[in-house]
Amino acid sequence: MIQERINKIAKEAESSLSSVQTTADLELWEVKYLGRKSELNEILKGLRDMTPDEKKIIGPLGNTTKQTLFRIFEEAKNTLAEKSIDWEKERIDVTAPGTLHTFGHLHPITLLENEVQDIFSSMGFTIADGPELETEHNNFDALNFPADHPARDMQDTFWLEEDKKSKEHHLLRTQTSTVQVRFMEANKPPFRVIVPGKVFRNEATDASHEFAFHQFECLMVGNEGEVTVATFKYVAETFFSQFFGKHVDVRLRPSFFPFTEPSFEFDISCIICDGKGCSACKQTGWLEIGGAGMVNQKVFEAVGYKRGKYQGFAWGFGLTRLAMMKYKIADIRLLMSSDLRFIRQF
Ligand code: FA5
Repeated sequence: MIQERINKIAKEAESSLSSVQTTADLELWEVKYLGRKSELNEILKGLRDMTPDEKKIIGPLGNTTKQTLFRIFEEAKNTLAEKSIDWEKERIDVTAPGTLHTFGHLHPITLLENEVQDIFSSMGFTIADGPELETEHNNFDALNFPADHPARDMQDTFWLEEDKKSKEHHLLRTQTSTVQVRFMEANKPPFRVIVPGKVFRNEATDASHEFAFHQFECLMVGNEGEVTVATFKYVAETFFSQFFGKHVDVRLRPSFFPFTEPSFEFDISCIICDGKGCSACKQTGWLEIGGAGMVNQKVFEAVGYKRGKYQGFAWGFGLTRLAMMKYKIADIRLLMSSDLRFIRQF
């Protein structure tokens, strides 16, 4: 009896499936023949009350029927899915021209930073890093800028609003020289290190001034007498000659920085006219590059070194200005403008 019922269910299910046309109909069919409350399921649930002989026959028959119904259900589902595809829409025109993908690339400042790092690495320099948000101590005090001294006005500063309880004042670093302090507090000479990084100054912008720009710091310290102004001149000439791919002379002019003594501005021979005089160097034959000097012993003391034990030079220059020279960019503001028409040229 039960056998017959099962066979009848199978037949009926098969014939009604052949008239199913839509997904909604198929769902109804699934509930009716494969659902939890389907007749076939009810029969299978009743197996436990059957005699062992009945179970032997009804069990396998019920299960194979269920599998068959499931298989034809899946087939019908696939057929319906295929039918619903709009083949005309899906058609791929293999002769159509492709879409041109644009690839990202490094920003000119990053390219230059990498280039500068490679040259210094080949001269045995390591690379150090520090935060852009700094303490007043690392940016000014430890670098021998006396409190309320006009030297602090040399670099207009973005100060952070502070909680009244805060003992330390914070600012956006105005120079990569801050990392001199951080590095020396953690390391003992001899060492040679470079620090690329972004700095910020509260300045009005023009074609050669930005309020956020990139600097490059270089610090080389050894025992007393080991690292001299001559060492600086040699390192600077070697670096700039490699960077510009031709021999470059360096000249020093007296200057003032609180953290170096003596201090100088340094120029390189004009890379356009090779020192003969042109509009780029205002007919002087020289291009201003940055500041430098022998590290002031007061800075060594501030980072915990014994006065007079060590000697070294520090120098810093505007990487952004160097980018302008290298790529002949007339306005510094283009570099950070995010104008893709400009950036895509590199
Ligand atoms: C300094 O920042 C010193 N920390 C450099 C230094 C380091 C001296 C170590 C001695 C020893 P100065 O303020 O001159 O110095 O800035 C250095 C360079 O940053 C300048 O030569 C210039 O190339 C660049 N620079 C300064 N202000 C701007 C600006 N607003 N926009 C773009 N570049 C700037």
